[in-house]
Amino acid sequence: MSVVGIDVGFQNCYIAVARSGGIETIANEYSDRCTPAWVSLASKNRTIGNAAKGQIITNFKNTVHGFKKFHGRAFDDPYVQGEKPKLPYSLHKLASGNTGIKVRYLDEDKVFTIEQVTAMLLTKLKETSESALKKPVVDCVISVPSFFTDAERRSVMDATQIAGLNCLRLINDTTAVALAYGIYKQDLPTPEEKPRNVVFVDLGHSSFQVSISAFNKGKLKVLATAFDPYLGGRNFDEALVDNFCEEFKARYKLNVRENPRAILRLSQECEKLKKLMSANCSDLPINIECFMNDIDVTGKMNRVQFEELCAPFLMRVEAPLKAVMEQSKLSRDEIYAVEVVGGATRIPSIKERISKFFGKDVSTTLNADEAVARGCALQCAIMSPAFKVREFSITDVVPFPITLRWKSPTEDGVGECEVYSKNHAAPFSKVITFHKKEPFDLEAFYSLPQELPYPDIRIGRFSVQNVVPQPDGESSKVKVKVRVNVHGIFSVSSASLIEKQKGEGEDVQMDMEPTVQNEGRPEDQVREIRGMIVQDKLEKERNDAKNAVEEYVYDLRDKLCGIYEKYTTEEDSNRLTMMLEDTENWLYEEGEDQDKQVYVDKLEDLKSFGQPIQDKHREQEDRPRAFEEMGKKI
Ligand code: ATP
Ligand code: K
Ligand code: MG
Repeated sequence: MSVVGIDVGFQNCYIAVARSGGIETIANEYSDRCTPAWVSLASKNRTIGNAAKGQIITNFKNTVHGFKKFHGRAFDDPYVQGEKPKLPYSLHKLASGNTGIKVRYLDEDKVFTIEQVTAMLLTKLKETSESALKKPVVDCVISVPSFFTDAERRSVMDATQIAGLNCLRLINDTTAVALAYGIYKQDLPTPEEKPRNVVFVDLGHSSFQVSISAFNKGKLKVLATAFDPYLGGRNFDEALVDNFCEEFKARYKLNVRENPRAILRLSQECEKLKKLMSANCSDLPINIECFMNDIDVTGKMNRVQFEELCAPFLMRVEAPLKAVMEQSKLSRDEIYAVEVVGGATRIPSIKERISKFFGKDVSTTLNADEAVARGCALQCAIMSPAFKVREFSITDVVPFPITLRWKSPTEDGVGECEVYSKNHAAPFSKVITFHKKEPFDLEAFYSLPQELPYPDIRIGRFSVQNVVPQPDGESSKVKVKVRVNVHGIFSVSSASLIEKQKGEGEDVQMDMEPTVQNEGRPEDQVREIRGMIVQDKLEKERNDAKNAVEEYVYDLRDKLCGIYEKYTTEEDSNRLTMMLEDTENWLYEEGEDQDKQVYVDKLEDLKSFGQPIQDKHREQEDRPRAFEEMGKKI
């Protein structure tokens, strides 16, 4: 059983694993602990993570990034429509109405669901953890923003399933951070004492999340969460991009907006500039060579100008802080510490605003980039029987109130009630009793549309069947169990009919399976992703076979004028050298793009000439050694 925690960020993904030494974040094949949330599709294969990000300029139409918030979203959703013109790749409306991604892959136009794209990223992260742990990875815990709705969470769960992962828990980002903070603290108040209240702030690339947790020894309880789902580091990059687009238009007469490649390069440079400004107050340059129409561009900015430019975003920092305090009903002096994580909290004026609001310095005791992944791995370790870790219980919250509405075909019993209020404890099950004579439908939805990050309030529809009146014609008592599970996903988990017995007899409970009306399972998508993994593997083998030919050519050529010289005639050597040169040329021409077998045959062919020479050389090499051995014996 594997113990793996994955922080799937809008921009950056981190993996933490449990090993004998404890929890550690691991690096990928680029020795980078951060794997960019990028997937690039091409005519022969896919690349994911760092390699995909490296292709952004050359293959921008098929290099997908910034897709995390398309999970569970309708294509017509205003957020999706707002993103569309900013993306270098195309979005597509799926038959379901959801958002898909349109790219060219294996020389064909292809549409992928967002679950498939995230699954591609997850398979990469899975591989990275497998190579670190040197064993298969299936079980894991994955983080999602605390404001993710039911539809978004279900979509992420589908992605994990497509990727062949068994997600034990979808944990909220700030809850994972709270766990990473609390689990090793030796001095937490006992369960009888007043809890220690800590605020956690995570400002990532795409969103801003705040929560307050109350800690006692061995447990944490989330009191409240608040968020601005659309405030993150990317807003600051975009403000810089806008600024320099204007400036370059005026100074160089360049219409940068019309050139997606130029926009991408400018975005990368602006992000670098933004980071530099976190450490420096002075004027800092931005220089891009051959930016557009062979023109080199330069610009500059300092922190004061940056803060002015980003004032509208900086102003938005306070609202979620205020909201979380109001919901928790705590006063500022009841807050023990304010812990900040997420890359964008490194912007000095963000920290200043947070610290000003709470009237105390912010703490940065946690690793800003890795805390979420570490918390996920800790949660996975707690849930895994294979790993010993201190018990620590987590009570999270429901981010948006949930209402249940019921309706039966003929009875006029239409009604509704709020089953989970905002900040209700989760996971949590409830039993609701109905009095019914016939089957009925239940519809769950979010009751406060204005609180949701998007306009779709639906959660799910469920049918409770096989309901019949009591023998005396009266309504039956039906108990329906609803649940917000460990992933923060709502369901109607069971229903039972209570049959009244005459006289003293106990009531009999008949269990019924409620049917869920609106769920499609992702089997086809699983198959497709498996196919892509196979394709990538084949492409890798093909490339390896080609490289093997190339290496053999170089190696043999070197040795022919070196150590093999005395084992071949000049004539043979010349002929073979010619052959090697032909092969080298072939590799750049027709041989550039052949099937694997062609390279395998080519290598065999070359070896049939090279091997005899190599054998002779080996024989000679071994002879003196054999003498030495004999010498020793004597
Ligand atoms: P999200 O949490 O929204 O899904 P994420 O987890 O991918 O996104 P993080 O990795 O926490 O995001 O943060 C990335 C953001 O932090 C980027 O916008 C990045 O430019 C910004 N960032 C990183 N370092 C600095 C710095 N030194 N100064 C300013 N911003 C920074
Ligand atoms: K991250
Ligand atoms: Mg994050």
